[in-house]
Amino acid sequence: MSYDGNPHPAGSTRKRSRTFTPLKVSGMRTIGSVFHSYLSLETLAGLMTLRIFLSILPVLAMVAASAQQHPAQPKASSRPNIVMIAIDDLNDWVEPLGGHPQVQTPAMAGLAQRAVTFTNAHCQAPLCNPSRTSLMTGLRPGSTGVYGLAPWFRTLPEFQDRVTMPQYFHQHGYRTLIGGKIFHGPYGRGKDSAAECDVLGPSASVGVRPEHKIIPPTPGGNHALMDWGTFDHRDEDKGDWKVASWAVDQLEQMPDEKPFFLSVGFFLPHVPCYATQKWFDLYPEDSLQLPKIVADDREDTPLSSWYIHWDLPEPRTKWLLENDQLQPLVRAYLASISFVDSQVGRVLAALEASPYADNTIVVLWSDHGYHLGEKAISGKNSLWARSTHVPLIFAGPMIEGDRKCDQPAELLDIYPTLASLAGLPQPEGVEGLSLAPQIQDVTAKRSRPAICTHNAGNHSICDQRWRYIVYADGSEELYDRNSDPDELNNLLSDQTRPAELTAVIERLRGWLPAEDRPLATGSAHRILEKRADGFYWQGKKIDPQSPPLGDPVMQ
Ligand SMILES: [Ca+2]
Ligand SMILES: [Ca+2]
Repeated sequence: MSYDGNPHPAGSTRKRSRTFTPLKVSGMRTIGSVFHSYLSLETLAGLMTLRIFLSILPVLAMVAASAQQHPAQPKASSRPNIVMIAIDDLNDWVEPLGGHPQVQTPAMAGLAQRAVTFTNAHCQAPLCNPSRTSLMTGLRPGSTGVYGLAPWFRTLPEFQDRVTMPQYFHQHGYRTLIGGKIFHGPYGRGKDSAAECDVLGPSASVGVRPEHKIIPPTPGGNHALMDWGTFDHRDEDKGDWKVASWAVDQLEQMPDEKPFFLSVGFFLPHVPCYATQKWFDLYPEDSLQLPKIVADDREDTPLSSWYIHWDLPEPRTKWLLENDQLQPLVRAYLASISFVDSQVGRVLAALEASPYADNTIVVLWSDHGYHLGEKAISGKNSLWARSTHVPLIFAGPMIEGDRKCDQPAELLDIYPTLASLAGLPQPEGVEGLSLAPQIQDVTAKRSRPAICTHNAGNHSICDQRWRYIVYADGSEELYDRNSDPDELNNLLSDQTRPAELTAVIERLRGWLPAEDRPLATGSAHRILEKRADGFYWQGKKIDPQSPPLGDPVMQ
């Protein structure tokens, strides 16, 4: 295939880290001791297995934290660097997760070869702003009241000084860089940017666009972003190409005095799904496989399952089918994924060729998933796997590669996990759990299920087997993902609880978030509110008998 971003170019010569010489240890790629400057642990690590080394990490972390309080500070540059790659609206259609049998993502597959891939990772909100706010602040949506595309959490007095993940690393001597889409939209840019990071790169953008929309006018206002297809343009003219080029430049020019935390956020496969023809050529029309779509799948989901995506610019499946747009959307989404994968590859290739190749943790995630016709919708804003299931991949000097962990994981865990992997004290008041135990041993139990929230009171709780959903009106769904991985058969559809499931439901309900804050001041866009006289979507009372997008009349 045509591929711009080979992460391991033939004949490339990797330069070694300037900060230390990694040791080869049995079963590991390399060990780069995160505590190297404190205790000269490279030698120690060289004598241990990875398991033993990592088993004493908590002790070492305490020693490290203690050492920080003493005048003899370690050289900050001995800490591992971090490259965080964020992708927008990317569901599990990537090779490491196998969500679509035909998807081609060689860069992500190459990363997974030297990484731990979390195969059961879920976002905390199925929408850009609340998901990213949660990930970056370490707080669940119900703890901030940020559920919609607005507000920017810094406008809320209580969270004005909240220490985000980049700020935490900045406080610990890191140079922090943000390019592309990390926070949603313009948030964290303009006058805010100096507080959020040391170096601000280009914002995310679509880049070059066709003169007119490619697809027919879409319901709900024919939103400008609701478009997909190919037209005559160059990869180099796309917004994600420019963001990747910026990241490559940063890696080539990075000052050496501090460790760095480089955040790179890609926009595709967010709509509009435009890509050049060569990416469409990877997915010939005549052999394209479409997702499983069951016509009556929503007959066993409660009315309130519609409320959480009541009126959206994303077309329903009915419109896609009536306008022959399901296949074009699937093809454009796949093409966009392969293009963005190639840009991930460019960044990883630059890292591999840099002096930091052996002393950098890489984490890759998407902010939430995407429906392509399943359960009667396209887009996000649901509490099923298609919306919540996301890629989450960690690679790094102390991480043994080519392993998968099926423990439930949350994007909220990234903040404390990166702190662990960098040998920093655990940040205070974050609601995630460090995944370092699972990165060490992929069979290690994570003590919690993964929880996703979409507007106050609507939650999904997902463990290794079950997905339990409860909506703000109390209606429920339960899926046995072992026997029903597509979540087609709601076991609670008749409002009776099979006796044998009572214990399962009660156990999962025990994990419902403690807080369900009402909408934060300034909330807007894709917000649902329960009031005394009914539910309101974006301030307008919902009439179940008048669905706005041609959905079946609600009973
Ligand atoms: Ca998104
Ligand atoms: Ca169903």
